[in-house]
Order: sequence, then C-alpha cells, then structure tokens
Amino acid sequence: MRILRSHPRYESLKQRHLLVDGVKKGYVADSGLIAHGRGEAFDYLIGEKTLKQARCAEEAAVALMLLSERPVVSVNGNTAALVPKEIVELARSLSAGIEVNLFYRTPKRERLIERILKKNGAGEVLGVGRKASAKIPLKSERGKVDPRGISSSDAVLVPLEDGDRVEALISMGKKVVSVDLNPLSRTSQKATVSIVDNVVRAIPNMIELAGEMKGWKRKDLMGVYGSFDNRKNLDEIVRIMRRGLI
Ligand code: PTJ
Repeated sequence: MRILRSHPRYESLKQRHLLVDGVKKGYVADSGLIAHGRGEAFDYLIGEKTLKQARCAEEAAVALMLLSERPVVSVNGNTAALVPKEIVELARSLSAGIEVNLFYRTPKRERLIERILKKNGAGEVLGVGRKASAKIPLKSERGKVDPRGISSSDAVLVPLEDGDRVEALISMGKKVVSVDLNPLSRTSQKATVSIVDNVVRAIPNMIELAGEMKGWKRKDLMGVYGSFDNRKNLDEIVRIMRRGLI
C-alpha cells in the first residue's frame, strides 16, 4: 500500500507498513507488531523526537562501543525491517560484528534476515544456522549465540530486546547498550547504557556520532562514557513522560 507523504502520520504509518511487510515476508515475528505498538505508545509520550537525554545516551553508547575490543551489533526481526541499511552502516563505523539473534528463532527467519543485511552491504553475518553454536545462560532461543560474535564480545548493542538476555549478558561481565522506548522495561533498567529513543532515530543518530567520534583519543571517549549516569538519565526520562501525561 502506498502512503502519501503528505499524511500527517506518514512516518508512523511507514514504520507500521515496513513491519507488516516483514511479517508477510516471514522475517518479522507476529509478536513484533505487538512490540512495536507498545513502542509507539511510549514514543508518543516523548513527542516522537529524540530527547536531550537520549542524545546523551547515544553519545555514551558510541563512546563505549568505540572503546570496546570486540563490539557486536545484534539484529532481530523488527530492527531488520525498520533500519536494515542503517544497522549495517553503524556496525561498519563502529568496526563491530553483526549477529542475528532472535527470540522466535527459526532457520527461515535467520536466513531471510541474513539476506537482508547482506543486500544492505553487510560482510559476514554472525549467528546464522550452525554458526550459533555457543550458549549464554538463557533458556530461550536467544541463548544461542556465535562463538566469534556475542559469546566472545565485550560490548553488545541490543535494539528492541526482551530483558532476559540483557541480564544474561550483564551477568557474563559484558557491557550492554539497549535501544528501547520503554524506560521502565527490564531491558532499559538493566542495560549499561539505555537509549530511550525510537530505533529509526537512534541508529542514524549513532551513525552520525560514530563518524565524529571515531577519530577521538581514548581519553576523550572515556570522558564521555565515564561522565554518563544511566540511572539519572532514565529517571529524567520517566519524569518527562509523566509531565507529558498531565
Ligand atoms: O525478532 P525476534 O524473534 O527477536 O522478536 C522480537 C520481539 C520484538 C518480538 C521480541 O524481542 C519481544 O517480544 O520484545 P518485547 O519484550 O515486546 O520488547 C520490545 C521492546 O521494544 C518494548 O519495550 C517496546 O517498547 C520497544 N520498542 C518497540 N518498538 C520500538 C521499541 N523501541 C525502540 N524503537 C522501536 N521502534
């Protein structure tokens, strides 16, 4: 279906249609639509724009990923539908691995997402098929990871998560960057750096920041990451959402 650019809800409708199309093609999980609906509600409360606090988190996240030895960007169905080109570009600017990790893992979905990422310029896509031969302490399918990717990483970017994996990764001593519009979710509450922003804004913002910060000295990156207070940032965002409701 064609959506008119002049429609006042064009951006929102475009995202919905990308996801519906992904469900029809079989790479977005049915539940991905429900997850998106929840995200939309929170996005509404922040005015569907990147808050100053989210921008700070994005900056700290880029600093953290650039400081890491083995950063990995994890991709699920919704991310592949909404920001396929951008996620590949971000992984490249951060010199990070790119790994498919699915809650509703099926070989067909893995292969479709791998194909989308490659079509958008990715080199090797980790975590697909037999490559996901390592385990992290999780009972769900998300526990299956690539020994050369998430398993041996020191920092993982996890857009649109369920909280279990964040907890598992943190318990393994890894740093976790989340992108989740819900500041109260277990994901946001447990991550090292929690980006409360729509993935369609957060990933392009991070590409821009990575372009600027890539050439920085480690000391300057440490300054940005070290001065970021995730707890305070999340509390401020919750306050902004509350004010939006009054
Ligand atoms: O592709 P799979 O199999 O890995 O499955 C993916 C889903 C999203 C179905 C799975 O991870 C899931 O069930 O996630 P949850 O537990 O519903 O959590 C998703 C979180 O992402 C929610 O807290 C939403 O608020 C948030 N969210 C939804 N859409 C966006 C978002 N955050 C940022 N940007 C969005 N566009």
